Amino acid sequence: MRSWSAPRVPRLSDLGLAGPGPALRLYDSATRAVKATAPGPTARMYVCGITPYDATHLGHASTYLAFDLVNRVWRDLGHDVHYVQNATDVDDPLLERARAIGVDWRDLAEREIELFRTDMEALRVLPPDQYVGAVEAIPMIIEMIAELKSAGLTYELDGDLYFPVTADPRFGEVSGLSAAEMLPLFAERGGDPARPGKKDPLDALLWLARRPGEPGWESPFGVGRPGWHIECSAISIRHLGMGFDVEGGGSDLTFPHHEFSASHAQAATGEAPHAKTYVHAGMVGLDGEKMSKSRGNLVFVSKLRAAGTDPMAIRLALLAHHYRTDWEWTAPHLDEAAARLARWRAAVTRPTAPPAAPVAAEVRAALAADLDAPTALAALDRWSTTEGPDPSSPTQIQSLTDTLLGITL
Ligand code: 5CA
Ligand code: ZN
Repeated sequence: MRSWSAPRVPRLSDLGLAGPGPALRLYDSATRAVKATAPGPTARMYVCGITPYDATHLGHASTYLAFDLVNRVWRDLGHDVHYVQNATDVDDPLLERARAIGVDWRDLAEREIELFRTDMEALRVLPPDQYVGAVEAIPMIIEMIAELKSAGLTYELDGDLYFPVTADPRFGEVSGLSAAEMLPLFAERGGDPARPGKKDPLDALLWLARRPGEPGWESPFGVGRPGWHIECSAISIRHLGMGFDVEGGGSDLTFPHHEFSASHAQAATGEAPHAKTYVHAGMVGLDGEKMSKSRGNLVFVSKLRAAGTDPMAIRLALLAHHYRTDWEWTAPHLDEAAARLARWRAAVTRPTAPPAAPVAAEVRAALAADLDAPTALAALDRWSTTEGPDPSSPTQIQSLTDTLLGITL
């Protein structure tokens, strides 16, 4: 699929603010510790994309901004970044929503993906190099399921194909959860633990035989469609290979989605790990609940934009929270961000200001420490409210906020 257009990113070394900053450290869900990412010349990142039926709410935006910071920090450190993202353009919730509103599921997906692209562009999120829909990936998904099947790592149940958790000895390492902890999450997040005939309640669906009124594709396992986890497993390893640097998503993807994506990939290739670091963003809530399509408590980026909100204020409002914390969206967050944006914009029009280099060092250090954007914003706040003698500093700071935070002043 078409990705979205890339914003211009100034090179700080051309502006007298050469790095490099410290190596990027991120909290890894699998080891439950902050650890240094150590990419090669090309850093490889896979971030789970939207299921396109209610894009783009502020929870989505917040998660994609976190990984946009990863992308920006790696680039600032001199890496190329190979970034892949999917869009789950066929799955139960999309089909259900399309049925409920009487729209063809393909039209719904296309419309929502286009809206998402527009929102990402407005928020200056760097686009993935490959933006891959589940539907277009079906041939590679079928290939991977066939590999698992021929290795004896699948079983059939009434025409559907399952992946037994016993197929990967490392199953459980991404989330670190016990089976008792996994079960309710599995039921809540698209799994089918109660289905009779499964060898283990946690076994995951790889291929679902076509149901009446639903789409299906020809495959060696019959006409049907892929399960959710094999989608991201196949897309990530076909485009990035095993052992890529970061797999990302919101914390609700830790289990079962990233656990099973890893197990499918590890079982199919005999290699491990799927990703070196599993990174998860906190959930944005509204009125005491996680913002989600099913709860219907959504604040949309496009609606805020249509009401005249500067996308840079939305971006600043989201970056004011550490990416790993769960937090609640309220309208004053946006007012505070708009006020901060106005202060910064006024500050870069000053003829002179305090030198930019120490601010660049602070911002780089903060972001490298598990993406501590709030501390980075505080450093810029101090700069914007302090007098100084340096005439080149205002334009340097303008580039700094653009390059590292994606905020244009
Ligand atoms: N298509 C799958 C991933 S393969 C999916 O989870 N789609 S989604 O549209 O439901 O979510 C897209 C991304 O936004 C996921 O990383 C999810 O964890 C994240 N997300 C969803 N709701 C929130 C929220 N309230 N706060 C923060 N992130 C969220
Ligand atoms: Zn995914």
